[in-house]
Parts: sequence; C-alpha cells; structure tokens
Amino acid sequence: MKILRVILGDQLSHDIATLDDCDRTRDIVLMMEVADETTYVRHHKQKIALILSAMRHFAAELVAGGYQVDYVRLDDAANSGSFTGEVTRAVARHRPDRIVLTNPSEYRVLTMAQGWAKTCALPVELREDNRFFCSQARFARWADGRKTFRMEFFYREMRRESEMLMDGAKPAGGDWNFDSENRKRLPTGKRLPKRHRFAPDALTAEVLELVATRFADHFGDLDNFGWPVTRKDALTALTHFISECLPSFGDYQDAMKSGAPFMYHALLSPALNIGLLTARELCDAAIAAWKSGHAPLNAVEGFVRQILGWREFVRGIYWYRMPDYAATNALAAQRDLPSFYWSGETEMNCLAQAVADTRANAYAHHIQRLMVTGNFALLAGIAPAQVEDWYLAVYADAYEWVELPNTHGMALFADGGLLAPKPYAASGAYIDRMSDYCAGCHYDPKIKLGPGACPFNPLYWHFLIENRATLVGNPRMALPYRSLAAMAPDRVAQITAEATAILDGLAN
Ligand code: FAD
Ligand code: DLZ
Ligand code: SF4
Repeated sequence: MKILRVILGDQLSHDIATLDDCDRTRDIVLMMEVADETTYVRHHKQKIALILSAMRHFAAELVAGGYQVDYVRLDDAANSGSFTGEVTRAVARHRPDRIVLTNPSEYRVLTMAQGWAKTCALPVELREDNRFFCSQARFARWADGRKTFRMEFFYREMRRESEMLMDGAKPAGGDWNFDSENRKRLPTGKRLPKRHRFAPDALTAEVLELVATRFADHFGDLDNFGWPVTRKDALTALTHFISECLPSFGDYQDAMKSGAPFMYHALLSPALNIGLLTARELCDAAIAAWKSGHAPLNAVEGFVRQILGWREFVRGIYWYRMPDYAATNALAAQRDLPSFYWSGETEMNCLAQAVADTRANAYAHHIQRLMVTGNFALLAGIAPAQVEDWYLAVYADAYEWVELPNTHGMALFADGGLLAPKPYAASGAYIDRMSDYCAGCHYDPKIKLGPGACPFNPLYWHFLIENRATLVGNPRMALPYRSLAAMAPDRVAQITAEATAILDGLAN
C-alpha cells in the first residue's frame, strides 16, 4: 500500500507521527509551500523566511535519509496556492492508496485536512501530535466540569505526571511556583549576554531573496534574520541559552529595556513551534542546569512553567474550546487597531519600542506582548479579531493554537476569564516599574491626568469605568473598584473626558 505522507510547515520533526512506519522506498512525503498560507494574514517577512527556509532544509535532510520527498516550491509554475489544491495534485501524480498526516496545529487547517477524504476520494488518517506533554484527551479530562481554567492547577498535574522538578510527591524546593522572585527590574549598567544569531547559508539566502521580492509590502525587516532553521542550529541556540541566559532568566523575566529586545529570554519559540526542538528537551536541559548548580531553581522552575505549564495549557484550551473560543468578545471591544501598531509612529515610547523591536526581529518578549501592546489594546477596547490578526502576523513564533489563547484570553480578557482570573490591565506605573521606557518618553507616568499625563493612566481608569458591569463582581478586581468608588465625581468626569479624547484620537 502506497501512502502519501503530508508534512506541514510547523511539523519539521524527524520523529513526527506522520513518518512512523514509513516505507522509504514506496511512500511519498509531500511538503508544500503555498501562497494561501503566506498571506491568510500578512505575515512578517522573517516569519515567512523562517518557515520556507526550515522547510527546505528539512526536506533536504529527509532526502539524505532516504525518503522520497515531493517538494512543491512557492514559485513552481503549476502551484495551485493552497494545501487542498496541492494535495489533490500530488494524489494525481503519485496515485497513493491513502493519505497520512499528523493533526494540523490550527483549527483552520484541520478543517481543510478533514475535507481531503472527499476531494481526493481516499482514506485520510490523522494522527495525534506526539510532540506535546498533554494530549487533547488528557486536557479534556482535566477541563471537563470546570467553570474556569487556572494554569497553576493544570501545571501541578503536569509536574506530577512528567515527574519534572519533583522531590517524591512534593515540588522541588518546597514550592510549586517561584514567581515572586522573578519580578526584578534590570539594574542600571547590567551587561546583557550577546545573543546567538545564525548567518544565512546559501539555502536561506535564496529564500530571503524570494521573500524580499515577493513579500516586499509585508510588515517587517529582513536584515536581522538570524533564526535557527535546522535542528542542528536550534540545538546550538538551546545550548547558548542554557549557558548564557538561563541563570538570570527568572530574575529579569518581566523586565524591559530600550534597545534590548531579547534580555535573558530563550528566543526558542520560533524553532520549538515548527518542530526543530521538543518541549521535553528544553525542560530537560534547564533541569540539568539546575541539578549541576549552573542555574538557580527560581530561573529553572520559571522556565519549565512557561513550557510544561503555559504552553501546554493554552494549547489545551484552544482545542477544547475551538471554534467557539475565537468568537467571544466578553468586553464588547469594538475599536479599530490603531495604525501605530504597524508604523510605530506614536509618542508613547513603550509602544514605539515594542513595535520597532517587532519590526526588526519578528520578536518581542512576553512582557512587551502582554503589558505593552496587549495592555494598550485591552485598555483601548480594540476589537479582538483585529488584535489577534496583528499578533498572528508579526511574530515568528505565531500559530493560532498558541497565539489565540494568549491574545484573546490572556491579553484581552475576551473569553470573560476562562483563561485568566482577571484582566492584565495596568497603568503607566507598571511599565515605569519594569522598564526604562518612561525616561525617554514624551509623557510622564507619574502625571495621572492633564498635560503630559501618560495615556495609560486615564485609559486604565476609563477601562474600569467602561467595564464596571462585567468586572465589578470579580474578587480579584475588588481593590481597584474600591479606589474608583472613592474617587471624586469631578475626577471621574475628567478621566472620562481625557480618555475619550485619546480614544477618539486613535482613529486619526
Ligand atoms: P521565553 O520567555 O524565554 O519562554 C520560554 C518558552 O516558554 C518559550 O519559548 C515558549 O515556548 C514558552 N512560553 C512562554 N510563555 C508562553 C505562553 N504564554 N504561551 C505559550 N508558550 C509560552 N508564544 C508563541 O509561541 N506564539 C505566539 O504566537 C504567541 N503569542 C502571544 C501573544 C500574546 C498577546 C502574548 C501575551 C504572548 C504570546 N506568546 C506566544 C507567549 C510568549 O510571549 C512567547 O512564547 C515568548 O515570548 C517566546 O519567546 P521566548 O522563546 O524568548 O520565550
Ligand atoms: C505560516 C506558514 C507559512 C507562511 N507558509 C507555509 C507554507 O508555505 N507551507 C506550509 O506547510 N505551512 C506554512 N505555514 C504554516 C501554516 O500556515 C500552518 O500554520 C500550519 O500548517 C499549521 O496548521
Ligand atoms: Fe509608556 Fe506612559 Fe511610560 Fe510613555 S510614560 S513609556 S506611554 S508607560
């Protein structure tokens, strides 16, 4: 029986379930570069370059390993431009008896793949993606019957099951979570490690040229492209992170600094999400660094929690709740995304820095995503779908399964609190505390209202006022609502007037 084995652009793992039981002399591995996937949102140029280059490198490795690979390039004259079109053409070329692939990571693509049995008149076997700690069925067992989902409880179960950072039945170091130690501001003058970037080889250079020409009008610069595009380079990036950055990862996890987009973060999500690394090997490497005394427990637990906890948790929610999840809009947010999310042209320095970093690197770290661009979109009531399209387009690591819950649930509270206990809403004081952005800003975070006031300040209180009916009963919001209740009516009126002026100004 001849099998057509389809490998998608984020399934570049040699032990992917699709290749289990592959007969290398008989079966065909199909990989497709297709226009629809490069433009369903207008991805950052570096994201397209990363995926196409990594796909081409992976295909070459498969060929070297004796697989028969049918690789459709974006510029092939007969390329139909869609996954379904290319699978149909490949079936006509190879006449397989059936099609095998691993479950696509995005609902949109899963729906397409489920249609192939009919379009191709062949059986299609969809296999479980074995690259995660928690299967969809396992998550459903955890989630069934719960009204709200809290990462912390899910994470504890994952710790027990994986036996990571466990001391028998107890968590290593006596606590499940060392986050309270992970909120330090970066001390002035502290030197950050130089980050490992990978110079493009001939294959990547060819892709960069293709992207520069064909996607010239997409957001983002290509000049800084240095992402790992092979497993070998991704392993080098992992080793570099563990040796140079992990020891300080925890302490400065939430810190932000002008001109320092990477801080001590891993920069591994682009490689991890396309399958060049596994979640398990990231966690194992960090735990080994703790056991050898190289990295402290607060850093290692913090890092493991992001992967074993948050990453698995958001994926679980995505598959448990899609497609309805994307349609919720608990705060009825309707405003358009301001144009400075693309241009970076704003006098708010924190936002200008976050957009500039994003344009230069297709990367911004978690706190920039959550507490700068995400926080502003939340406070300003930007329509979730528009914000989600932006996040999906601009980051090299963005795939809907991980982007959507982070944006929709964590940053925008559009799911009404399913994922996060309360909105991550903050005034200028938070950004001032965690960054040096405010020192170089046109505005002053200490001025609450009136000339020179940081726009996050009136917007924060206005957000509470606008969403009072939905949020006032949330016990985690009791403190800010008590402060609001104690506010003089003329101050509330001034907040409303100033916030309305800012929001009206966004349209221009
Ligand atoms: P580090 O900060 O060094 O963390 C280590 C690893 O932990 C990451 O590589 C990542 O795999 C994992 N991780 C950390 N936080 C999360 C999280 N909240 N959810 C899932 N995994 C996590 N991450 C994506 O991979 N793709 C996205 O499209 C994406 N969109 C986001 C959108 C918003 C609004 C927010 C607030 C967060 C988003 N994240 C997304 C989560 C997080 O910001 C990125 O995973 C992280 O910035 C990746 O950079 P890093 O590898 O340097 O991570
Ligand atoms: C994001 C992306 C891009 C830009 N291009 C391709 C491509 O040409 N071929 C491919 O197989 N995948 C691509 N992807 C990833 C897909 O859009 C999608 O995220 C994955 O198939 C997961 O469902
Ligand atoms: Fe951002 Fe306000 Fe600080 Fe300016 S003052 S950088 S707008 S938080």
